[in-house]
Amino acid sequence: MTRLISQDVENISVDLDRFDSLLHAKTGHTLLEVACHAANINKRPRRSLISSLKAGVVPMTSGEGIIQGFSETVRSILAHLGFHAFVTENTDAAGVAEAFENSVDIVMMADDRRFVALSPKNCQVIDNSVATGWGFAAGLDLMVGGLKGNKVLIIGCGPVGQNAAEALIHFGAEVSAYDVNHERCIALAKRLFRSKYVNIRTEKSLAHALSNHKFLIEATNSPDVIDEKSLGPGTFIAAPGMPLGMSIAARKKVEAHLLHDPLQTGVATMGLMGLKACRPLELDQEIKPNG
Ligand code: 2YC
Repeated sequence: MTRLISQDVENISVDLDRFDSLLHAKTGHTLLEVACHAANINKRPRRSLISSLKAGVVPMTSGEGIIQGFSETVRSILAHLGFHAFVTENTDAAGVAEAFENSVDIVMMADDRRFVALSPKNCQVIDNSVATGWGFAAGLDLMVGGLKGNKVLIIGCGPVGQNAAEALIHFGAEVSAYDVNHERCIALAKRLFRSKYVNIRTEKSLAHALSNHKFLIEATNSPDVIDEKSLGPGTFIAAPGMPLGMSIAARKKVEAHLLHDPLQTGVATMGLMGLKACRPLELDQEIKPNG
């Protein structure tokens, strides 16, 4: 898991409207709609239901400590979607207690091992690697107009890539997977067959895999995993990996077909998964057709 630095997050809060319009230009959908698609909420929840959800973001000082701007950025992404979100004044246990004393529905916190949204009332854990995998797969699904029956190559079989694979299967894609450590590919394939009776293709050569896949999920922490030569006009990439796995020249070539952000998609999806965990009945009413 790549640990972000403050430079990764410092401009996100002020730029959310522009980010949202760029996302809409690429996918035809807003961040809220992409996150709903990722959380399998098939009708956009009414604003009053979203604003009824209270989220406390708790800065954590353990390990390598606070990332300047991280908690505020998480809060601003949730607020951008309409959630009632605040950063606790206290950190760590005192911050969690402060969140509980403010009767939050969701507590969000990240140490160096996990970034989670916790629902105290029903003991649910929403992990950022799950939300990020589903969020970027959902964005790719919307960007290409539906992945059903299409081949998608996942590069990187870590926690985000594994969750993206599950999401791609949900969206009906034919999944191929590559990892520099081939054993991780095999383990993912075995797990998906055991749990979903779905076979995914494991790729030993990245160059070969890139030559015959045009839809990609880049979920590695390598800065140059996709070379410019393997990109064509029909290439669409959802890249949760930090840093982005391609050169600036390659990025320029594929920008209109590229989804990449350090926090927005994952945090937005955590918020909608949290809404689903805390307001299932109200959401259910949203989902049922009227009448
Ligand atoms: O400011 C704080 O509360 C820090 N304890 C936050 C540490 C986050 C560490 N994790 C990351 O930088 C990223 C997450 C955004 C998802 C995976 N790694």
